[in-house]
Amino acid sequence: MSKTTIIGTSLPNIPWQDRPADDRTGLPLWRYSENPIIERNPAPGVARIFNSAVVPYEGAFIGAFRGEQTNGIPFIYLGHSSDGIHWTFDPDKIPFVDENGNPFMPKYAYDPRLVKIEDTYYIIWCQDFYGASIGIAKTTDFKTYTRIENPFVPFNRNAVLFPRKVNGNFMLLSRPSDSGHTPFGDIFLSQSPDMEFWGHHRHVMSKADEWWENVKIGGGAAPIETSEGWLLFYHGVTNTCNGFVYSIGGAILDIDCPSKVRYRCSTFLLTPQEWYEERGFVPNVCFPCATLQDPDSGKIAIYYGCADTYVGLAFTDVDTVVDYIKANSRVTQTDTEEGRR
Ligand code: BMA
Repeated sequence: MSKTTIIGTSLPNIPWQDRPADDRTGLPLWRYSENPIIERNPAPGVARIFNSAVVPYEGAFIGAFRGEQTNGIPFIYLGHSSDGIHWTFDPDKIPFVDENGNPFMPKYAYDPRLVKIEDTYYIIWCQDFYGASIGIAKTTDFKTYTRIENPFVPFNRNAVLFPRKVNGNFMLLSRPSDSGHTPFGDIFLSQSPDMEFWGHHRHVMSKADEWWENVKIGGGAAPIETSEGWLLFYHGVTNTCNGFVYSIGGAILDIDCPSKVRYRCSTFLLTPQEWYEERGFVPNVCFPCATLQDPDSGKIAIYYGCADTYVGLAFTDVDTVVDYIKANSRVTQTDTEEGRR
């Protein structure tokens, strides 16, 4: 039994591999030996799949995948897997409908997160709304996907929903940005009673002094509920003479007031070092978008986009990662305060 408890539903068939004996990183995450799990040209007309999200579904797994079409436009595709590792994709993009049941397709859609809240699955992504902004849709059967009003005005990216309401409200992390390759950005929290009207915005945490997250940060996977608080895997970005580098960071947010950061790891948990992370359409990107976790064993599997080209899988367990985050935590005033000014 783990020291820190994951709160949620058992997942005995979680994809898993033990840490390799020759892992010399000293970090709490380790990679699946057969990464990347999704190769180039994975579906007709789709050149690359990356930055994607999965959930357990009917004893197997289902996911919302960013499919970069060969014409360069990203859309969201549904994927199916019996083991969380080998995936097949529907040939057509997810056919959203509007509130009246009429077809709705944004001009583009990327970086989906997929989160189950109560009996509904929500897909939340980045789309054009006179500029990059957030789109949301819901489904209960993975057949009909009904869009919900856009939560925010542009520009915004990296929207992540919490897996349950907190104090009666849905909770959403996002990263206000600009119209391009944003050179700044902090994580904010917004709240909604109905998934349509969002307010009571709070600042969660800023980019940090640490070199690997000193340009911008953004939410990654839906936070995992634990006995220590909400375990958040996010991305941190630095700049080099050769462009941005995206690493995976970790923080633990207060369970009842998630805009307060309890612990924030001063070091990255994973940074590009393998060929599929360093080489691709955009080199040096590790971009977490989803986790699977098993409360009984404490095992956690993390799905992350690699170099805007592939999907990779990394593993940890709740004690290893929580202990590491706590042992290396450095929080600032803007992290720990409620974030309301
Ligand atoms: C961000 C997003 C991500 C992408 C990353 C690196 O701005 O667009 O989709 O993985 O850049 O290119």
